[in-house]
Amino acid sequence: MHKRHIQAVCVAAAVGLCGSGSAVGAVPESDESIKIVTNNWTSQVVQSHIAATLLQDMGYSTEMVPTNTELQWPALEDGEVNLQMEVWEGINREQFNEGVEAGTILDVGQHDATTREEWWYPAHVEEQCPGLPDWQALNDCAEIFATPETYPSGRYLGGPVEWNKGDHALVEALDLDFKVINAGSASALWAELDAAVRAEEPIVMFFWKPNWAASAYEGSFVEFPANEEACNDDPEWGPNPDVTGDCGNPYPAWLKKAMSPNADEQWPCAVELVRNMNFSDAEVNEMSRLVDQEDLDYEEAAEKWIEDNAEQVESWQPECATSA
Ligand code: TMO
Repeated sequence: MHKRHIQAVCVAAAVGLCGSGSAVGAVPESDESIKIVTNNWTSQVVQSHIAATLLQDMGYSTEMVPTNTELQWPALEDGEVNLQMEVWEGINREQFNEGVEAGTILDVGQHDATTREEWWYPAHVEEQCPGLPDWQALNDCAEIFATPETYPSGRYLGGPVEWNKGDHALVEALDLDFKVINAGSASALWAELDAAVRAEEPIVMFFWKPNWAASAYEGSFVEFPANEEACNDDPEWGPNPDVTGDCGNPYPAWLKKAMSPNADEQWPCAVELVRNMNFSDAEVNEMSRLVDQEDLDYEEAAEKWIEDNAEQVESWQPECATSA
């Protein structure tokens, strides 16, 4: 148990008097543990461990629950899980907005970080496929991206299938001469990127920011038609008059936090802390770098991040967490 940040855990709990003079419930308001969703990319897991540590410091118990960007929604609604620290607009815009509207999730705020998830290539590919970053250049040089399993079409190296990026639909909608091959994990993506960069081989792959790799490798996102509302609503819009979705991922896109709908009744003070938690682009980069480049494990990275950012962490502490 960590008790570094909150020295004065409410000692008045026994008489029901906590907070600055006013009678508020003791923290933790419930012994039930707060179940924190983990997904399979680094910054999300480190953020989850940072949240876990700060919540434990307040007296809550927490549990990590690995799940994915689809299954987490019904699980949040049912209260089987309670907190998701990193909801990416590029994956979950609809589920998030619909959940807030329907009251099946609690919107606990947006990070300062702005995000992008898209097809991407390292800098050396620019010369190999002139016309990039415009998406229309892709078909002119599809064959240089081919692998034995995709030849003569190009290979687009996607992220894990469960990230649900809709790449097959995009290939169809824009009539791209590419086959989508999904990497099994984020680290498989990084390994392929590193090998391609060393050998100066053509590669076009999934990439996202903020992320340590954006500082480690120079490169550019492919520029697809912009993700305007009409692209998703109106088939007429965009290069393909027959379908919606003939555009890239949303950009610049948001990063938000979600909790289970009754979290503010079960653990109101925890909800306040989570509302206050807010990471910038640079901070998300750094927490992923600590694991993927410095080889810390997730818990160590969370610890280090908290130590290195003590003032900011202090500023997140809600009044309900400290005794008078
Ligand atoms: C946030 N993600 C790694 C799925 O792009």
